[in-house]
Amino acid sequence: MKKNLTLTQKIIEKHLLEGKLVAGEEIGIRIDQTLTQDATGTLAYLEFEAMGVEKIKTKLSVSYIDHNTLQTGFENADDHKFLQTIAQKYGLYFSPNGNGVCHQVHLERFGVPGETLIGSDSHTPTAGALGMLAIGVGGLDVAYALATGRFYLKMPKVINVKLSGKLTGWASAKDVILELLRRLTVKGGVGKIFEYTGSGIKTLSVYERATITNMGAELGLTTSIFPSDEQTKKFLKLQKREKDFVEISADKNAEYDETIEIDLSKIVPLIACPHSPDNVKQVSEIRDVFLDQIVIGSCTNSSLADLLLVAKILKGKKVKVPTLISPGSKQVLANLIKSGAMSDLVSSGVRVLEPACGPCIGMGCAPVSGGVTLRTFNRNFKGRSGTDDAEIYISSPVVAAFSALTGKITSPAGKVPKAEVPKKIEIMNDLIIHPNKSGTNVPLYRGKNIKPIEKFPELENTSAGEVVLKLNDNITTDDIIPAGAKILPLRSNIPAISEYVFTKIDSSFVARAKEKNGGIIVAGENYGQGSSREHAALCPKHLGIKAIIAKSFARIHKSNLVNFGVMPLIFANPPDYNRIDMSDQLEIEDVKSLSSQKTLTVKNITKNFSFKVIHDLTERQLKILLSGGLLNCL
Ligand code: MIC
Ligand code: SF4
Repeated sequence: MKKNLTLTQKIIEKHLLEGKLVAGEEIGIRIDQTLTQDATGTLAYLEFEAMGVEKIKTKLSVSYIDHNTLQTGFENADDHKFLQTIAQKYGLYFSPNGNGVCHQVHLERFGVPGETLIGSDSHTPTAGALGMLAIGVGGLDVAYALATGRFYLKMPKVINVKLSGKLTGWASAKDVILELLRRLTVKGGVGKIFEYTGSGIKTLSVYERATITNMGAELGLTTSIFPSDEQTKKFLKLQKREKDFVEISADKNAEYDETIEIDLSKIVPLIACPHSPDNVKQVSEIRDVFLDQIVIGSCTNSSLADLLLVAKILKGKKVKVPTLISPGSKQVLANLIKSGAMSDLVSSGVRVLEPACGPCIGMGCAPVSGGVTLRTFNRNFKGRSGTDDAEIYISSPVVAAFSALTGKITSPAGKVPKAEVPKKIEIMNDLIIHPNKSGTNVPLYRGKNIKPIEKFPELENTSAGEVVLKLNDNITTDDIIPAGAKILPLRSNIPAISEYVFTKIDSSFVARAKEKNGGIIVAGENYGQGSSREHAALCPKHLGIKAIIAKSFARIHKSNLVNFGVMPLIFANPPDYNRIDMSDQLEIEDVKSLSSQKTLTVKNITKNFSFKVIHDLTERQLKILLSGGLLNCL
């Protein structure tokens, strides 16, 4: 047995089904747990059904309702009932509306150190705080794992993020991850796993670790992981799940691909300014930014520890700006009530929302036109709040609480109060519906918002089309399929939601794509960053988009494009991007040769020149792509 393994390698070795642990090579691993949420779940389970498998192959799978909780019409109420019957039929746990945000509840009730988890939500790595290998993926990958127990990925580089010292004053875990975003940007983590080590980790609770692993998604990381140690044991004991504790960490002489050092004692309160999580500044540099709204919550910062501290800061004082709080789970809410902290919050003037994603995904509480909102969330992409011209700042709950008391972005000051999580808390399990191990023969409820999944043909050998959109760097999946209370209810209805593709960027896109019978999209770096929503691949496919030619792609989105038979092609020579314009007629030749060749030629018929594109897909992915998608391939 080798004695120099990283924690990531240890977990992967234990779950390895195919391939070698060499960075960049494809591996197949056994998946212990899966999670879905309702905005991606309906599609994922329709895909699972299409695979025709009777029983799920994972140890534990959970279907959460947390995104489309407002049920503004029958659509999502119907989706939720569908999801509940699916869980009953196939033997999944079901966490209903109001029980909390999937990542928070998973941490509290289900995560197990050393196990593997994939989830159809990009913030699934939150469970890395417990020493799980937890990866965000598209719904089709979850469906495949449910059907086979397997998941494929390219072995990422493992980076040692060595923490020393300890956080002081008002600095918090959020500032650690904001510091990493400041240094590395939103594409700095693509193809990498961050493994946290060093003497500083023992000073961080699981709650703090979870904020860091959660927002690793904004770096584009495959995932982030902390070892399972005394802090993990303490957390699991508090959750009355001590039996799930396993100690697991990297070997002493573990070899990493790179090391990043962070001295926690040097971290200061930071803030991400509009409109990207890597646009980070020190809070003390921000002057006179008056706020229209503050929201404290989301899967990044809505834990009991976070909200107890906010309550301590607000106790006996009054907020000067509308301030909303959304606890991460019903359990957090129950314990805020039990400890008296909820009464302090309510007396200070905050509005209390249900435990759910809520405003984080634009499900209500949109700010005023041109307004400025400070949120403790993880993403501040333009328009994500539901108001296109609002400005979103992102900070820790502490900065949000101090700012609530002044009405403008404010540096925390004064003595840090003690706000410890009690030794005993109320455990909330009763809302979760447990599965009947052998499944139940319940009829599936299919509401009329749920449309059957579409079948696509194999790819043709020549793919011709017009450039129907030319985009810049860092296009998010929110740009492709916007968030918000108007569009989210349509997630189970692909023809209907496809009417909104790119509407925030170019309102004529859908009509043009339809008129041109699809076409090709040209983009810059890191295309498809952000969420795992497979709609961002499936809806363009529905409109006939054949290929995206970009300088580079975000990980989850690239897999989603492959899973739905859209070619993710990369400029061999990035400056060729500048030679292509909207409406150019392109022809991609010899598509079938993709299986044996890395390079394809694209003819620009309009401008009469050719350029080369490459791909970085594995043989397995190419087979899927050329078949027209994963469902065809199976
Ligand atoms: C998000 O935070 O963007 C979401 C909404 O949770 C998405 C999932 C989705 O679009 O349904 C994610 O992070 O994957
Ligand atoms: Fe929900 Fe926001 Fe977390 Fe996405 S980032 S899972 S919308 S709370």
